[in-house]
Amino acid sequence: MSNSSEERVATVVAAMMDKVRETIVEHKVTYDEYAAAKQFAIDVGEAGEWPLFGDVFFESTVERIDAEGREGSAGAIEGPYYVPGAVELTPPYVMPMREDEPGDILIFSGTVRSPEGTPLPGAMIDMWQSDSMGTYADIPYPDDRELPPPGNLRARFRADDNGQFEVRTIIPVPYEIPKGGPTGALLAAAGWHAFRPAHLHTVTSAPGYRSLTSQLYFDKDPYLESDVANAVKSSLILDLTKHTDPGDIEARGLSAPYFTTSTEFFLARA
Ligand code: MBD
Ligand code: FE
Repeated sequence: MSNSSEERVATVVAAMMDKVRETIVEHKVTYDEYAAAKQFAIDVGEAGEWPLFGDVFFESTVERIDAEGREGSAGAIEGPYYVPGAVELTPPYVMPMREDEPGDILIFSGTVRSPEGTPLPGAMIDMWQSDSMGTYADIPYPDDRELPPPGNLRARFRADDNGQFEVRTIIPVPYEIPKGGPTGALLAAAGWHAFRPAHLHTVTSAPGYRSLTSQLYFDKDPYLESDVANAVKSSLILDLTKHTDPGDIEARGLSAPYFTTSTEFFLARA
């Protein structure tokens, strides 16, 4: 370990430890509380929830610091549920989903651009989301809910020659952190709700540009102002337009009303 990295560890870790000690003193933390905190840490590890815990309480702060001064669109935290290697779609893009996937149909479109607005043909969008029960595929849950099939609502797809993409999916619902695990138990013990507003996760990339990790939220969601992970930014909130015209529905090859929304991703230069 080089000297400067040793200094960095000492500086940051000492600052953190000092804050913890200050908290113990200021709030007269008892032996029982100290024992509960140790057991909590053990439980989080045994439940495999350290990524969840970290991303809920700290990632949004890391993300804001990381993005300071960066050109292009605002991004958002990756969160604990990204799985690399999702299938790559061929047009017309439809997210992998069950034949009878519950939820309102969403047609999500957008354009990927340079910081100056030049479209970036062939840019890759890697997208993942929960289903309409608030469950992500390929994630172990501390309760006995019904799990989606592997790869459900996870995919990669490319922007076309104009830097544009359009993908059909379903509208996710607000995500509640499961109460059956230690992270959920902590939130409940503090009397805090455990919800994130409904969101789509994206990582958008193109050669010569920095990958943009982001989330898209939806207007009127009840949890936009109180996201347990504190990761909402106003520029990431999208309007949904409902389409009920039978001709529109048929032209899309659909059999139910659908919603549309769109966004633009401006990538920073690498
Ligand atoms: C999620 O779906 C999420 O995006 C974050 C950040 C934390 C918990 C669940
Ligand atoms: Fe999420």
